[in-house]
Amino acid sequence: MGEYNVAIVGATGLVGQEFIKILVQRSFPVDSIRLLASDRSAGRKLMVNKQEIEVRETTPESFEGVDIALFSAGSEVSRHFSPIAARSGAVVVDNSAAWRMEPDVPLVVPEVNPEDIGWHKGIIANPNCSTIQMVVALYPLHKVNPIKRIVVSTYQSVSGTGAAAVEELIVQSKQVLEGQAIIPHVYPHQIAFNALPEIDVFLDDGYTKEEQKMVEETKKIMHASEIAISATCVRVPVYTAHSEAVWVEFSSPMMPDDAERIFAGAPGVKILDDNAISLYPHPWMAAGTDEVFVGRIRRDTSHPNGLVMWIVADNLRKGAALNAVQIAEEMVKRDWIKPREAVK
Ligand code: NAP
Ligand code: 12T
Repeated sequence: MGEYNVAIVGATGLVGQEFIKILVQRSFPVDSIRLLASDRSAGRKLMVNKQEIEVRETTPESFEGVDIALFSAGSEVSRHFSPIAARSGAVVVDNSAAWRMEPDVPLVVPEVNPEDIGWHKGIIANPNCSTIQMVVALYPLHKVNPIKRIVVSTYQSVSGTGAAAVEELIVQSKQVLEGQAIIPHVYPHQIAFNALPEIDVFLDDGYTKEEQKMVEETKKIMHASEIAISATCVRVPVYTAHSEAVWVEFSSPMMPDDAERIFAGAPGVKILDDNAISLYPHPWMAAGTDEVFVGRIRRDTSHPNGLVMWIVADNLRKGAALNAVQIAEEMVKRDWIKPREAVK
């Protein structure tokens, strides 16, 4: 195992900042780190492991000598720069929606389909935050008792949209409490003290793109195109961590006790479920953690093979940066990536 030249595209963003923290926290074998963003941030200095590193503008030359490029600067930047990075010899792990459904791009959650990393052609896609936490919890159950249908409602935090949305929630919350008028900028309506059933754009079939991503990405990651899935994605005034109420229909009955036994041995999953002491996961406790938390596990009274549960995870960590770093770790562990000559 060597040490790698790592580039972070979108280093000044919410996900980019988590990338930096997680690489340090998990002692990823970094030789050099290159912080990239737009020209607006060029020259800014960011701390990496107590060292100041200057942010540079992302250009086609940014990827020379880079082994691993972690992208989180939106789909447009990914569409333009990830092929350039891949041609320069870097393996790209991309957080945007740009490449996820391309047939020759693996879409990977290491707890579910790490072997798909093996057939990448330079770009590996990181799934949508809401999809990641759902498949980490459901895949171990699916392996034991194949899932036939999933109905999911999400309660998604504003940090999923980026730094500007977090700021909008703070400003609007103050304005509401002070009785001032509110003019929405990031979302179509006020988000403070509200709930909006619109995440990403609306599609012709009445669903949103976020809802479509949950359906299609889940099938691709779990290699289970036969599962019927329907989602409603809702934005709630929470800073960090997404929650999901999930109704699952299995091929045969799955008792809550059986599910708990499976979860107890499932990688990345932690059960928090004791109604007597109001123990269940919630966004405030999940923010800043790495696990996918599951609680409120109970039978679905509407179906003999049904189970209902509540799934919560930090959308910036397991939903974005952590999952991407785990993909990079998996490549290192399996010896699927070799460091090139150190280039500073
Ligand atoms: P953010 O806080 O708004 O940060 C956006 C980042 O992108 C900033 O670093 C920004 O740099 C950079 N950027 C913008 N335009 C650029 C350009 N032309 N060239 C290079 N860099 C550019 O957003 P975020 O929450 O970190 O999310 C960023 C992206 O990650 C999202 O758009 C999404 O695609 C993806 N994401 C994925 C998930 C997931 O579900 N896996 C979750 C959250 C986010 P400046 O500071 O210079 O503007
Ligand atoms: N619109 O990576 O607004 O596809 O919370 C992630 C988060 C898209 C994505 C959000 C989004 C993605 C959001």
